[in-house]
Formats: sequence, C-alpha cells, structure tokens
Amino acid sequence: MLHGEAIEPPPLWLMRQAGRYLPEYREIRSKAPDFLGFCFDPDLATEATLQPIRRYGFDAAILFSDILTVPHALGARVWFAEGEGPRLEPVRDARAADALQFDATKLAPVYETVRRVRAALPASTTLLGFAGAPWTVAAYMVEGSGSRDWIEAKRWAYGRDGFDLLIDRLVDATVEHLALQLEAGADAVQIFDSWAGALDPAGFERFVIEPTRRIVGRLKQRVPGARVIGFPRQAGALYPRYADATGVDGMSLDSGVPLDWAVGAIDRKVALQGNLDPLRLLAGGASLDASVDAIRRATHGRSFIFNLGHGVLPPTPPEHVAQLVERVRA
Ligand code: 1CP
Repeated sequence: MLHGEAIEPPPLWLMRQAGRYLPEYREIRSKAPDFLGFCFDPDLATEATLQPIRRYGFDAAILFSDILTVPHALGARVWFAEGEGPRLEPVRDARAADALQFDATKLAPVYETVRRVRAALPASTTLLGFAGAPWTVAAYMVEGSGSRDWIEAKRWAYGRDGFDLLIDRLVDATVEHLALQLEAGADAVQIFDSWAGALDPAGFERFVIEPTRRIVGRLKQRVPGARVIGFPRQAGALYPRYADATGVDGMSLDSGVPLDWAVGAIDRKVALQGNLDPLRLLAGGASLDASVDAIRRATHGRSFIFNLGHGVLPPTPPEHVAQLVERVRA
C-alpha cells in the first residue's frame, strides 16, 4: 500500500487501534504490573497487537509498544505513573546527552514480539513497526513528562548548545530500532512526530525535517526496500515541505488539515493517510458516516490509507469502530 497506487476501498488501520477502548485490552493490561513491563512481555504485547485485527480485520496491525522504549534503551529512566502518563529522568544538558548509549538488547522483547506477530498474522495483513521522531522523543526526555507548551525542550533547542547532540543520538538509536523491527518482520514503519506542530518553521526545518531525512536515508540504505510513513502532527502548511524533503513513502495527516488542499499540494508519489477526527469516531452516528464519505470522496484516485488524524480515544465505543470499518469498505 506504499507503492503509490490508489486502492479502492482504501486500506484501513487506526492509530491506537489496540488500547483502552477495547475490553479485551483492559483485561490483559490488568495482568501486567506496569505499562513498560506490559510492552516488554512478548506474550502480552503480541496478544494486544492481534486483538484489534481479530475483532475488526484491519488491513494493518501496528506493533504494540511505545515511543518511550527508546529513551529506556538509551539509559534514561522511564516509568508510567498509573493514570498520569509517562515520567522520565530529565536530560537537560550536553553532558547528560553525551552519556546516552543505545543498548538494543534492552529492546529484545520488542523484536521478539514483531517476529511472533508476523508469524501469527495472515500474509495479506501488513505489520507496521514504529518509533517516535527525534524531536518528539527529545521533548519528553527534556521535560521529564508530557507537556502542553514544551517550554524546557524549546528553551534548550532554541537557546543553548548541546540539543543537536541529543537529536543526533536519537537519530542513531531510531535508525537502529527501526532497522531491527524491519529485520524481525515488520513490513513498513511509521515515525510519530506528535509534537512537530509545537515548533516554528525554522525549528521545524532543523529538528523535524533534517533528522527525519537522515533517518529515512540511512534506513533505506541499511534495509533495501524499507517503506516509511511520517507523521509530523500539526505541521499545517509545512506538510508538503516534509513530503518533499524527508524521502518518506507515506505521510499521515492530522484532523486539522483540509483534505482537498492536501491532495493538491502534496506530491502524488507520497501516499496520504489519516485525517478523520477521533471525536467523529467517538460520537458515531450519521456524523461519522458523513465524515468517512467525505474523506473517501476527497481522496478518490489518490494513493490513500484510511486512518484517524490521531489515536483512538479510550472512551470510544467499540461498536463505532465496527461502523467505521463497514462504512469504509461499503
Ligand atoms: O496503560 C495504558 O494502557 C497506557 C496507554 C498507552 C498505550 C495504549 C500508552 C502510554 N502507550 C500506548 C501504546 C502506544 N503508544 C502505541 C501502540 C500501538 C497502537 O497505536 O495501537 C503507539 C504507536 C504509541 C505511540 C506513542 N506513545 C506516541 C505517539 C502517538 C501519539 O499518540 O501521539 C506518544 C506521544 C506516546 C507517549 C505516551 N505513551 C502513553 C501515553 C499516555 C503517552 C502520551 C502522553 C502525552 O499525552 O504526553
């Protein structure tokens, strides 16, 4: 689905298709003491990856893991405070960035999960691996948690030396992590830059475009035929630039992007993905059907992968996902 051809109906998967909106996920999640332990248990992570495929028959499975496994493998302490989201030991200067060393053996259970999922999936179902983009992962590492404004991360990125060293370490680790997933059996990978929209255009060029361009180039050299989807969330008018400059094969669009504009403005050799507002899915009913139809119309004849503009939200009724699948394939 990443070779530039238009497929009707479009292939379909959803960001966060595994997760708390599914009762069967909540059931197995309660068996693990903490969230990283859950990600690093190949039995549980394989099961969580397969659950939404069994229930809905999506065209792609996405590995169940998290973007913050990479800081963990770099030696930064990461934990998930129950109900509060991620916490990290902050990295705030060049010395701390220089001390980071990627140890892929810490992520061996993730690659084992990829192998098991690939073996369990039908050949026609694509398996997607993923990683966070350097800017987004750096933002969590500098803040020590999620944030609305990313003040500490941007203060360092814009104002002091050493931030590029952190980005460089993350570029190296991300190439390695994605290559190992592809070598274990992932068919393609997605790079999540969830906080790309927090940067100004100069910052976007230096900390989103440049590192992603290096990752895509190096990955395609190391793994011939590697396919990459980029997701610079809330990039707005900079989406076409990202498509031209990074070398990605596909690009995911958030829900704020007018699709008619994107279809005209983004190079046709880059497949598009996404855009349905996760709240349309949560709300369901006629508004969900109408939104699905509008996306199908706007992307007709274009290489397109049906998806949301961001992840499935935990209060989403599972029946609404069934409604979406039926409507997309109607
Ligand atoms: O207890 C739980 O169940 C924790 C909730 C949860 C889940 C289900 C977290 C914690 N991570 C995940 C899985 C996850 N994370 C996947 C699995 C595959 C799938 O999509 O089904 C993926 C791809 C991610 C990627 C991820 N983690 C991103 C990028 C995508 C996005 O949502 O923007 C980010 C930013 C994270 C960090 C993270 N991990 C977990 C949470 C709650 C967060 C976000 C914290 C914040 O808002 O800052």
